[in-house]
Amino acid sequence: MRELVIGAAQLGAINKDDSRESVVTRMLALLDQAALRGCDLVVFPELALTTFFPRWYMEDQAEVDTWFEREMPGPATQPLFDFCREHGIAISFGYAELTPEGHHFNTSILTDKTGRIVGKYRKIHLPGHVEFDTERDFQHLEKRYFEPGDLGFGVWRNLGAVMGMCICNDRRWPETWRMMGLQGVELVALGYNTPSVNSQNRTEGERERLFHSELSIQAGAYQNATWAVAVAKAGVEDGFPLMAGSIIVDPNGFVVARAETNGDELISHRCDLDACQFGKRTIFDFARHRRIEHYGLITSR
Ligand code: CDT
Repeated sequence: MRELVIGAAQLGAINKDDSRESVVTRMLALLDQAALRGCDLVVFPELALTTFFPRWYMEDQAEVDTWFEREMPGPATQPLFDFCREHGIAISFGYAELTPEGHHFNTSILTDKTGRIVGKYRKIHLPGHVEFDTERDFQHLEKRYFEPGDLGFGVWRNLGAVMGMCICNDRRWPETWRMMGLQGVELVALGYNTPSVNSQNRTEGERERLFHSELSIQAGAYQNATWAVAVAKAGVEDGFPLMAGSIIVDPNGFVVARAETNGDELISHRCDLDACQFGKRTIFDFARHRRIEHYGLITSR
């Protein structure tokens, strides 16, 4: 057995005026709990350091850029990396990345147990819109503030496992999971900020949204015989509710741990990476069973 104790560190609401330092303090409190539970890896949500700023329409690029990190680690985030090294815990979290060349990405990183960044993913499926939309109850301007990721769907050997990352809306696309599945992924870390209601359809509430989220994650895990750790930024941010429901899913698609609150909360599970082998060798042995001669449309349109 190759076992890792995986923590999913859900974060509650982060309001517009909350500083990076105050959020990092909350993250460190969750990491303290994770250390007591013997976690090997702790996964935090998408855009973990700030409020979900794409709900706010901004025209001034200088103001937009205040939500982005120019370096990782930077002064505010260095304590997270110090904690990794001191306690031998790997972490993954999302943030808005502004590169030295001026590119803007919705990014997540993965470290090893010394706090060294071993993997970086830039969100590929950006939901929402570019311009202010008067038809919506609230805005979702990811297409305005971010470029589609340019790193593809990578996987990294870390802590003796093959690990991959995706971010929020990516979880709804089977191609995301299959791209990592084809590289032998055994654990997918993903964070999300999902509004509790649909800004374009008032009949779709939290129940339906949770269902669609879990449906996507459980299917992705099962169909690629991988563990999945899905972590919410939850709670009501400046009056805008985000759904909670962080889960850890096994390679058969079953939920093995689930958050119960919509605040800061750590859930964890002892995950046997070898449990991925049965599915990968049998029903989802891609080399034996896939029929790629019939899949051309997937990449041609
Ligand atoms: N952050 C993120 O990707 N949220 C989306 C909301 C979709 S509605 C525009 C999600 O898929 O959960």
